[in-house]
Amino acid sequence: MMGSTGAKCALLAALCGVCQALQGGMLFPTESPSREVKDVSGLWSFRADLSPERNRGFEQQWYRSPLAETGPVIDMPVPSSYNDITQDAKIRDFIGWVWYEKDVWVPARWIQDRGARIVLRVGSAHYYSVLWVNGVEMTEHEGGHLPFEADISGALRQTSGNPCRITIAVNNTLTLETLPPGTIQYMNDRSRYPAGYFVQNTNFDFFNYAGIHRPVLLYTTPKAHIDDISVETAFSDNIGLVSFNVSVLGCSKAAVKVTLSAQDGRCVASADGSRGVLKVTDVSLWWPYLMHENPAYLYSMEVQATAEDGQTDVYTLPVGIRTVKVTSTQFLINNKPFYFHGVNKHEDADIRGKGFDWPLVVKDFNLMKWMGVNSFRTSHYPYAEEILQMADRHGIVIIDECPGVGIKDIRSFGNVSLAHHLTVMEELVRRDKNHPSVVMWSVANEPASEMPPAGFYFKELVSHTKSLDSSRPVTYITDSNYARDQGAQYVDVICVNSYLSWYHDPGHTELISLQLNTQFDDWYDKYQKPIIQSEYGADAVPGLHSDPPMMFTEEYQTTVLQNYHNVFDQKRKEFVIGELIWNFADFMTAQTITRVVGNKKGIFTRQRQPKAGALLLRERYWRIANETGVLPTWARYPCQ
Ligand code: BDP
Repeated sequence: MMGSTGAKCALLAALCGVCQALQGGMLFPTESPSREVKDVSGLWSFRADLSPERNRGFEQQWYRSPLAETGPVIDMPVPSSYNDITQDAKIRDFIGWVWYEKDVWVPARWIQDRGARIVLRVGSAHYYSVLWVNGVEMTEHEGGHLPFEADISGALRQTSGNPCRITIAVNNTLTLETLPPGTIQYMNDRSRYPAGYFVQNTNFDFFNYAGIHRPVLLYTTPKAHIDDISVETAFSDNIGLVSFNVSVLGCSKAAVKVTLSAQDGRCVASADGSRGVLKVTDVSLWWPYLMHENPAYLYSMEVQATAEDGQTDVYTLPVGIRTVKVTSTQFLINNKPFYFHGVNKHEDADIRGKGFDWPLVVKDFNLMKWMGVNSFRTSHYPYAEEILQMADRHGIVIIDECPGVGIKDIRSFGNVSLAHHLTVMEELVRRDKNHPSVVMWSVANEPASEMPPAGFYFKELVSHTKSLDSSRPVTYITDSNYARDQGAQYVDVICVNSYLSWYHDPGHTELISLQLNTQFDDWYDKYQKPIIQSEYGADAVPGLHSDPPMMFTEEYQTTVLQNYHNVFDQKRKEFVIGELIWNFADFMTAQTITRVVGNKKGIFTRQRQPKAGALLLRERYWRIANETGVLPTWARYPCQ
């Protein structure tokens, strides 16, 4: 887990002669005796740059003066996607730069305290962002799902006394080298399209929601501050081991003290120094919630760093002690077999698009626990950190996926794409490495992995991810033919998506059993690695019924599920280690002839009401939980 960027540097040096290894940490902003946090989300001013080249904002330097002075602005909630907020289809379908602005007051004591750093952090903005404070550029960031931040102390102190004007320009254009990739197509037939007409093409099946999707925070740290913490955990008998590595920036030397406390506040271990191993006797392990009476146990690790001038920075990190291991037939958590009975999700819901929303997050966790879901995949991009924190606290296991979805064009396997993909994995591991709920990294979903360049691409991607974190297995999700897939040889767990009786042999559920058995046997015989059915399912328009079942009815969806389950129940005695339904809830997609206001493969509607499939899975997941695990005392359904 203690990252090495050596492999990527070597690759990048070979590719383009430059090493752009990621610098610094990205700790989640929390309050402490030495740190304050101020949330500046809320209503922002907003304007889409509708000029033909989408470039007027830069030409006219809209960041230099209040946005309302250079043209009309509208209210835009942050966090949210901007797409579904207005009544204007031009905004919903907009491609290009949009401009956000907000005036905030920074507490005077922050400005006056010259020993304080003031940092502005954006949880995520899709896709490319440029950030200014009082007209001065602070930073740029590529990528739609991971945080970025800038130390804005200097810019603020130069203009102290004034409000702080934050301007963020966000561009959702996807190219062959972005993640996910896309292409812009200009339509040149003047008899059918007006001059300058273009569309964004993508190869993924979800709406390209855009905007500032996660909270925008201001926070302080002392000048000498804890920049990053990495922990890795293990145990032997009843002794837990927590190895830690703390990096401190802003001073030449700092005295670091690390203290680990149990949930009752008792100190169970402590150490001095920026690296070391804490030993915890009578350890309480972090368990998934359906494996133990006392699941999701989190210790609290307090790190103190004191600089030469006596200033101390304090940061507290929750730590779950657990191990993860993969054999040729099993996935082991704390040396016990774990069977993934879970869901694939999206961060998508109603008018907020992909905007972070606590009621939605809590509702989804309640639904997952109601159903006996023990795991989910962050399909097809990293989710908000708050969601991972919830999973840590509730004992739900995560396959953490990067935005490597829709890599179908051979040009997206080139060196520029690969270098960016490696950087995204660095950003993802840097952000999520300390979450006990995260048990595996997924580097891509359904790439064209049978194409010749995919072999080199996935070899580099998997080995780089392992060099960043040797404690977790790595996978990618494939729908390629087992005999032609070029990358599966490098992964630890084979994750296969298939839509039998849907995209293949539509209407023929009687073929599922034969075809699914063949699918599993082919993959296992070739690789002898455990397999997760990482997607399967069928669209069901809620309330549509037919018997005998027909496609798009609730009955058809449940029939597909049942046929898959019969095979899972045989194969989970051998090497199948999990099943993740596609999808937890209906979600929005681009408009196409195969989607009826979005994808309807949810077992819940987009409003989170159950279809028949949810009840079927609830019965099944609790039955499996009763067979394989130890239920927590609150879990009474359905057999106790
Ligand atoms: C799979 C994709 C997923 C789609 C799903 C579908 O991984 O993103 O939404 O198919 O078509 O191929 O419903």
